[in-house]
Amino acid sequence: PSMGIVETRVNSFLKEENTDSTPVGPPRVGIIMGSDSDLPVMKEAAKILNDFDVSTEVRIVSAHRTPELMFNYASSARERGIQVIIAGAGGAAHLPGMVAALTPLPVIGVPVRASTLDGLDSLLSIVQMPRGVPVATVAINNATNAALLAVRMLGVADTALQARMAQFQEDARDTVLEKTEKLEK
Ligand code: RP5
Repeated sequence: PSMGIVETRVNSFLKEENTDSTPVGPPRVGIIMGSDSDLPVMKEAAKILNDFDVSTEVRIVSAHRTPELMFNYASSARERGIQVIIAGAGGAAHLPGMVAALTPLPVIGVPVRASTLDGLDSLLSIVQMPRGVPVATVAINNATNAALLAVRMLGVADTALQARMAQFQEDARDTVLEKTEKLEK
């Protein structure tokens, strides 16, 4: 029941931020995080995936505070149709690695800057995985890149989505070129 309350908070938080229409269909990307204090960082991933019309589910799943939930979430994700998991955590950030141990799905870890160590602790906790259990780790607080990497992963088997990624890259290039042009004037 307490998870229900947290989920409601997560969903209303995302709704406030997201004015665009929500993608339809069952979730393809699971966005999970160790605490609702990670939400300000992790909501960026939800926004990007929303922009690409990729449906997501957002959950608070803590490796330390809700280990059974983490086990159930990770071990059932594949059969529920999830294709990529983005997991954010700070401090002793065990969530992405433990989830990667429990699922064959690709897991992208987001080190959240959450402690006096400025996120270096989170980064090292997530990136220093043992051989055999990979977690694709992005930069500290860079949930945007986690979402873009998830789009690229899905794009391997989804040519329409891959084309949208190529367009996104072209747009990014054009933006830089326009700025350069302005500087030259
Ligand atoms: C981690 O500890 C969470 O991922 C969060 O980044 C950090 C602090 O959590 P709270 O104490 O704010 O809940 O488990």
